[in-house]
Amino acid sequence: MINVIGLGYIGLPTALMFASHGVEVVGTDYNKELVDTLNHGHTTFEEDGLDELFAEAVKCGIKFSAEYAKTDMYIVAVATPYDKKSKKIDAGYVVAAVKNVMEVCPKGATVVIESTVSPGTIDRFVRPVIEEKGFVIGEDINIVHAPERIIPGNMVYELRHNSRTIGADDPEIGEKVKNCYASFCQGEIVVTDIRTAEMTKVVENTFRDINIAFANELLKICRSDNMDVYEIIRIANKHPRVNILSPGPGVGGHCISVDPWFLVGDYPSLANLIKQARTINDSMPEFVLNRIHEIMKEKGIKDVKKVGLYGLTYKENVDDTRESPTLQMLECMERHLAFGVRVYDPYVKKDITENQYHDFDEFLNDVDMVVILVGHDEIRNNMDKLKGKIVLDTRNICNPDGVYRL
Ligand code: SAJ
Repeated sequence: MINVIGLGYIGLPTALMFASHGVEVVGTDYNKELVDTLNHGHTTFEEDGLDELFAEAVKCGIKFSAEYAKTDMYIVAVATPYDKKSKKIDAGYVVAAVKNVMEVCPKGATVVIESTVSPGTIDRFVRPVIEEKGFVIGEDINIVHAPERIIPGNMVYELRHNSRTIGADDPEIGEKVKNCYASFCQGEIVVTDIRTAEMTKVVENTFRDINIAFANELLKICRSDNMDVYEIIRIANKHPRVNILSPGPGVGGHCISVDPWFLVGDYPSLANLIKQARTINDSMPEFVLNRIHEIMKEKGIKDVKKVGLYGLTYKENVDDTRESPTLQMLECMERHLAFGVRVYDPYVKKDITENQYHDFDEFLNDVDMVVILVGHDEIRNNMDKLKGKIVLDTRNICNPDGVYRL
């Protein structure tokens, strides 16, 4: 039996995947409301294929509880935020989960940490919790790090098909855990040590952050001298060894915009390029704001209430708003005391900001200018509705004629 701790964006699909492949699973979360929702037969976020996977897992007998189970394998998939000031990881949730596991687990149990952690976190924070309890690591308790790689929007497919990394002190334990994951994962599963697995995960997201920052810096250079960055990237990418990513309004989500800070926090004098990339990507929401002001001036729009922001999530076709560029922009606007902008996102049903609309047509009726911040399918399939509006397209999804771009 596996006890999956933390039923969020990673823990829930992982628990469902194990369960629907014949493994006995108890999913645990301290949030009782979330556990109740799952026990009443509802998933807690939108994701392609998640409801089907949920139904299958329920049929196979998955259980959800606020209590930890007594079993021989735990998978910890709780959040790992970072301290905004020190840029260091806040391992509090991981530590609390492992402490709770230590209260119930029998000797011989394996504790797998799936949460993304900065290199060295398991040595610094997790091992002491186990040792404090009087357990000898490697004899009484085994510890493994198995970071995930799935991308919101394509999680279910990627859980099955991505390659994975398993970091373990003891290669034999690594192989054992690898075999568990192989119950559903068809990708290659590489076994290595814990420190390497920790670092690899953070490096992957940092690689992407740096490459997005390069695209964003190019955009700024091109904007300053009236060159078409999208055309330049399109042509450059025809080179067999060039693959420039897409510039945009910034980097959101709980991974790429967070993990590089772990390296900056731990190696402040060495992580220079990484820090610069983070700074560039974090500057993009303000860059969009300046662009909005330029266009408002050019078009004679005086009232910010006539401006509508399309999209609140951090990327297209997901309902996740964590660290989203739009929210970063709204914060920035508040600092500039520019209140009143209208906002709409088809995926965000709850009111999370002021002047938020829940109907696309109503939103369009009330604004003269639409700033496309997220390229949801809804807007891609309804471009004709933007006729007559002033459009700033930050995602390069519109036909460029007659629209403004970043
Ligand atoms: N973005 C751009 N330009 C691009 C690509 C992305 O501006 O060319 C922006 C997106 O709009 C979004 C942000 O970057 O705001 C991140 O989106 P994403 O789709 O690139 O990645 P995430 O955060 O959804 O998922 C990432 C993935 N990591 C990598 O691609 C290296 C995923 O595989 C990881 O599992 C996930 O982080 C994680 O949990 O760490």
